[in-house]
Amino acid sequence: MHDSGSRYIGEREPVRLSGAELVVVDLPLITEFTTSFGTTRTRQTLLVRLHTADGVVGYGEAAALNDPFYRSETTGTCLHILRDYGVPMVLGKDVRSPGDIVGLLAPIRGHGFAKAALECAFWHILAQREGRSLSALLGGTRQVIEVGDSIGIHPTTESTLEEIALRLDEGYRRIKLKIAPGRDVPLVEAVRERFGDITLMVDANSSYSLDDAALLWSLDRYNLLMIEQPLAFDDIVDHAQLQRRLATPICLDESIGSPDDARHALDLGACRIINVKPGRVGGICASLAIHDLCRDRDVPLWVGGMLESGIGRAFNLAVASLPGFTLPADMSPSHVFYAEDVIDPTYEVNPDGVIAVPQAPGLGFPIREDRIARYASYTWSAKE
Ligand code: OSB
Ligand code: MG
Repeated sequence: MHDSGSRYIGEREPVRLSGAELVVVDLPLITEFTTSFGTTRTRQTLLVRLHTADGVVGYGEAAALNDPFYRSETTGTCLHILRDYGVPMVLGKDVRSPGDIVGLLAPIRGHGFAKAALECAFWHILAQREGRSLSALLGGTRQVIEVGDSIGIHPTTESTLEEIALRLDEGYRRIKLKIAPGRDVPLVEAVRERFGDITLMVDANSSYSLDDAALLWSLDRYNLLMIEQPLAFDDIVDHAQLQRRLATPICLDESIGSPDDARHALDLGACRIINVKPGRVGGICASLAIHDLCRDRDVPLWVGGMLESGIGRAFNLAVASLPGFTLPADMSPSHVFYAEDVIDPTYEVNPDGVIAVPQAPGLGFPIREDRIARYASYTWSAKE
């Protein structure tokens, strides 16, 4: 994992990390977002500012959700881990590469979203020091990335169909339907009936078990691009059993918390596609390692989303520009979710369903400090 970071950017002059701030922001959503595990109305997320001794500030985001219903991390656990462990472990250190940050944080077991925030802030520092875009630093090759939309669970089929019609109109290249027991086969049937042969997939967010195998197998008749995370959030064994008799590829999201998880899942046949979220897999170096593994094995990848603020999305966009990310990303622009994002202007989905990858040095988007201050519900800072 350390090698991926240094292979892409090489060894540099050491950078002294002299200070950090943690800011919890509570961003109201324009419309609530419902999955099988619950409804989000205000997206609480954690922003990190990392300072170098020579005055550069890097931003990162710990994009765990408010509650421990997706995976075990929450905004609160990220705050605890970063404040009490992560920040003290990197402050005062001379760091040469993102891999060094990974190494310094390695004694912390798990807590990938928390660690990723610090690593991302360091990538952002490097991008500024070197006058390069995040995409260029990571070895990105795409100027634009394809996007799909993730449609939350709606109260009615009719309103689900309305949102799909809107997104198809806006150019999105594939539709992902959130499903849950009781809101699955008839919904998929209704979408196929109304929209025909669109590129369609479903995401169950771990709401089924092997007892539901017959129902999941019955989805084969709808020609879905993939079924995302049907079974338990920490499982790969049952998924392998399900995949054996399922023609539709399984894509794992929740179950993949590291490059080793990805290798194990592929070795077992638990999935044929992987959704990479930089925070969930432990950071950008880990995302690069999964990218390399999956390219070697011809396994399609795409970048998922955590309803991040624009800061987290900027890193997702750079990761999605790598050559192995061959399927559309979950990357709705912030105005779909947020009245006011912490970057402005944000990116747009073009009518042909793509987003331009920023080529300018640094994050690629202006950060709105006034909005961060306005939505901040907790701030903490430390110096070496
Ligand atoms: O399972 O992909 C998921 C949002 C929060 C947590 C988990 C998921 C999602 C989404 C939204 O599907 C995707 C996005 O951020 O655009
Ligand atoms: Mg998912």
